[in-house]
Amino acid sequence: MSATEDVKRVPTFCYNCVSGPDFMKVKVEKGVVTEVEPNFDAEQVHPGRGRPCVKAYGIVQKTYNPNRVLTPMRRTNPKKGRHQDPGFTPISWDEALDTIAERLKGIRAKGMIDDAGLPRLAASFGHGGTPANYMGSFPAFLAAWGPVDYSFGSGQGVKCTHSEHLYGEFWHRAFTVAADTPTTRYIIAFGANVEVTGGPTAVIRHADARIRGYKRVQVEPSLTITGACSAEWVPIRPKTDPAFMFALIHVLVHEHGLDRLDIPFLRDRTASPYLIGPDGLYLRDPLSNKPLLWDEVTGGAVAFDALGAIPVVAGRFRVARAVTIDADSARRDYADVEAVTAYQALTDHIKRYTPEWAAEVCDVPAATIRRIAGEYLEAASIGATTEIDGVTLPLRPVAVTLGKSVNNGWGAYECCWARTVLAMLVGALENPGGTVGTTVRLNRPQDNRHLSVKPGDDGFMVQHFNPTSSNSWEAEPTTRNLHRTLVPIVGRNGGWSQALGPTQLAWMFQENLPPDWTMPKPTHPDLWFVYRSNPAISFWDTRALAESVARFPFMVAFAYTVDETNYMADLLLPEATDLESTQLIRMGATKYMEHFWDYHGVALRQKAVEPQGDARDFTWIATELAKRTGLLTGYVEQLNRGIAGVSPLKGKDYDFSLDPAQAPEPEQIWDSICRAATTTLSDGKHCHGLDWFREHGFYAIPMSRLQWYLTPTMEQQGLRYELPYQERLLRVGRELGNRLHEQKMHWWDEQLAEYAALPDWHDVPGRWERALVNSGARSEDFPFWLLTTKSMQYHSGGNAGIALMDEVSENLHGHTGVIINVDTAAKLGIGEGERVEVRSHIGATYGKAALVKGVRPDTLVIIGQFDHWATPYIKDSERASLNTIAPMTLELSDATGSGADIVRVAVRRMQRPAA
Ligand SMILES: Nc1nc2c(c(=O)[nH]1)N[C@H]1C(S)=C(S)[C@@H](COP(=O)(O)OP(=O)(O)OC[C@H]3O[C@@H](n4cnc5c(=O)[nH]c(N)nc54)[C@H](O)[C@@H]3O)O[C@H]1N2
Ligand SMILES: Nc1nc2c(c(=O)[nH]1)N[C@H]1C(S)=C(S)[C@@H](COP(=O)(O)OP(=O)(O)OC[C@H]3O[C@@H](n4cnc5c(=O)[nH]c(N)nc54)[C@H](O)[C@@H]3O)O[C@H]1N2
Ligand code: SF4
Ligand SMILES: [Mo]
Repeated sequence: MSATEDVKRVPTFCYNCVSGPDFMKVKVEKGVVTEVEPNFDAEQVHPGRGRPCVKAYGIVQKTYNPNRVLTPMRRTNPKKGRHQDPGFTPISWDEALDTIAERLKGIRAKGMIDDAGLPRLAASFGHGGTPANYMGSFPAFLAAWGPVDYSFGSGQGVKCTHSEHLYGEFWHRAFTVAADTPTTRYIIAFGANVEVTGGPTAVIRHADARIRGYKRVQVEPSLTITGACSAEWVPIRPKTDPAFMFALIHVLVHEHGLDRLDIPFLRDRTASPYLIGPDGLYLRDPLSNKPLLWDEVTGGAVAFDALGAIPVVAGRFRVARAVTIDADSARRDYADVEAVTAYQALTDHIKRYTPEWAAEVCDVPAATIRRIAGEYLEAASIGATTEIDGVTLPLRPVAVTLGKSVNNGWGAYECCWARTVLAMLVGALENPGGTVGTTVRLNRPQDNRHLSVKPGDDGFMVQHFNPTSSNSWEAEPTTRNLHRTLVPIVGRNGGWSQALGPTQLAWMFQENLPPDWTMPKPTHPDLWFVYRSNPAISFWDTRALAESVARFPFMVAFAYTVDETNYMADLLLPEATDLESTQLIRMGATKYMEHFWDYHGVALRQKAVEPQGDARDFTWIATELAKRTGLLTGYVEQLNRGIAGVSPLKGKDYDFSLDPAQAPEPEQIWDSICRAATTTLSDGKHCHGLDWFREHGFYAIPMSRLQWYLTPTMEQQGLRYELPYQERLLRVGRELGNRLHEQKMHWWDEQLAEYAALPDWHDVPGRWERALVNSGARSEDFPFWLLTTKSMQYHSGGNAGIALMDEVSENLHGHTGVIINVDTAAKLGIGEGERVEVRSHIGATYGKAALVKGVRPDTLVIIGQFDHWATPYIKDSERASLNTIAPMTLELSDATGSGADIVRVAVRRMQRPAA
């Protein structure tokens, strides 16, 4: 064999964080992967121009990490806990799979649902759904299985863009929300750290935007890399963002006024003209129950869809006859009643939130807030248009973006609402240059959010809330995080809705129940699968969480190395990782973060090298589990339905379906999936099998940018965005309260207060201060805020054990330590690099001080999620973590069930380095 034949470059993708997939080629020399390179074949197709980020370069070390789990392992120590060596002993795949199959068959024999009404099987997958890009055909196994409880979350979900997911999808089918960076001119970013978290796509797009002359204002307590790349940094006081945004709205509606705003958009695409009665509900036509608006033509109130009506956006009117419909369908009749439009209600409500008021709350000068509002309005260029593929659309190049510590937990409803209202006021919602949603997860179909838009109640798009009516509310929870019982807006769409329930409650309620709990006591799952998730590091109060995991009766972890969660496992299964296994996924169209493309198609992750040790392809593992559990037929049927692929394997003019009577080989499965995908994507013009993809890597089809914007779809269907007034949420919240109170439960009452039609400012940061006082500590003992932020080098804790990432991050000041303002450090006698203790009322964490000017004096920051004690390599370097010392409590959970990464702390020097 010649030297050149010994070397090949294999196209594949990285999807280790949610900012993927990104393309790469790996260089394989004599069967060993030696380098990662961009895949320039994808330069045109991929918005990141074929490049992966720094994290992808760590995959070589990941593959050959000497600390990998390379054979199935069985626990030999029956005791579980942080201080109990699990005594993992190698076993054969046969023994491992048979052990699991026996357990699973036992579960089927007992019944899939236990006496508490909860699934006996639970599963947890971490980091924003990215494990799905690595778990091959396992989804087909789970679908064939039946009920699975996805309640036990990690740091993903409740502390990850949570409120944005729920409200974003409700208002504009926006599971994730982005600025239309390729055409925007002005962005106000509240803690959206996109230059770090958006992958190569965001880095390239924002660099291009800077060249084009756009302006980004970064509002954030610390100066992140994104802040440093912005035109302006506004160091806001933590958790006061709603006040800032309310003041922006105030300036727009009161100081500039309606005439300067996008009146046609407000009038025709939003509920701004809907009339509200004295009880705070929409006034409705007594016969049709349709919301009323004031018609300029006839000078009277008419149903919202009356033909020929010209709605009035602002004002007060008297309506001769109307009804309102409250929670539990309670009707009230009104005659000669005073009505205000929703827009009017908004302006009345926001009157008190002046920039001068917000300045005090946010610690930002009023003039700065006022100027930013003015710049935003100016840049919105109301009235301007642009042409996309022959269609003329409004051009509104301004956006407000929110990061994962702003769109999460208490205050996040206010922020998400205010952000969407700011877009609405200038017509920048789902129009070119403005604020766009990029994907749906709680609605279907997940690959096209436009198709999820259908007419629903009151002239809005259809919503699939969990029912709160007395006859259909779920009084006995069917999941351990109670997502259907407690969170109407999270919806009922399978695994995603479940996984986005209040997953901290699932953990907390395993240990303690609220005193007035009247529902069945939650049970442990009989078997828990975990893959690419490490809640014992990524969640809150992580030491206690690890002990909670230790009480689970049986845990099966797909394991790359030992970690803090799988330390409690009964079985470890080593799957073939990134470069060792095969999977075809959807790419492009519009997806998370800034992944809205000019193409859509499919991409192959392929086996570039043989798996290390006895690691096995996930698809092989899934097929074996199906076979040994007696579920083979159902599993293959799910594959044929397209559950693990891209499209059904059999359609009108094609048939690549697999024989349900036989266990298919992984290659056979992926070959069929490749063929079905290309046949359907090309309308039968192409049919490429696995071999073709191995050479080419991806299959792309151009897509119109019109797909990026939802407003034209809303217009075609004559629908309005459910803004600014949240009448539905108000009703739903009251109804939920009725149900809980009928059951004599009041432990969720604080959360119910969040169901407001127009959110008020309340002391959001004060909640964290109160939480510590309520637990018996003294507020003055914990004078600082501790925050976290992400790093380009790490995808959560997923690659913490890779030495190269550690080495690279050492080059960034503050990356591996505790970031402290220089003046604060001087007052406390803390020097650069000195070991510090950061203590909260629940514990302490330790690291090296990194002194900077770019952080508020009252705020500390610890990057990422570390403080490992089991994961090889990283456990030997002392790295602090917020998660060790942030509490997990009911009082810090908001109505959507989310919380935030923030805690009150004290900091002190531990020692001086030897002279
Ligand atoms: N302090 C702090 N905490 C945070 C965050 C933060 O910014 N700061 N971010 C939060 C957010 S937004 C999220 S989404 C969550 C994410 O937190 P999690 O959902 O827990 O996800 P990861 O940290 O990515 O999970 C990493 C685990 O996957 C394992 N793993 C990595 N590669 C492989 C592989 O190929 N095979 C197998 N079997 N296992 C593998 C790693 O060893 C590790 O144990 O964290 C949250 N927690
Ligand atoms: N490189 C990399 N990219 C990733 C990930 C990763 O782990 N690594 N994870 C992916 C995932 S799962 C997610 S959810 C996204 C998250 O993406 P981002 O939301 O961009 O994540 P963070 O870097 O945590 O940014 C949150 C910022 O909020 C700031 N902040 C904290 N509290 C406040 C506050 O009260 N007000 C304001 N204004 N700011 C505050 C923090 O300083 C922090 O910089 O990133 C995704 N992309
Ligand atoms: S941003 Fe980096 S880690 Fe995330 S998918 Fe892309 S290449 Fe992989
Ligand atoms: Mo996340």
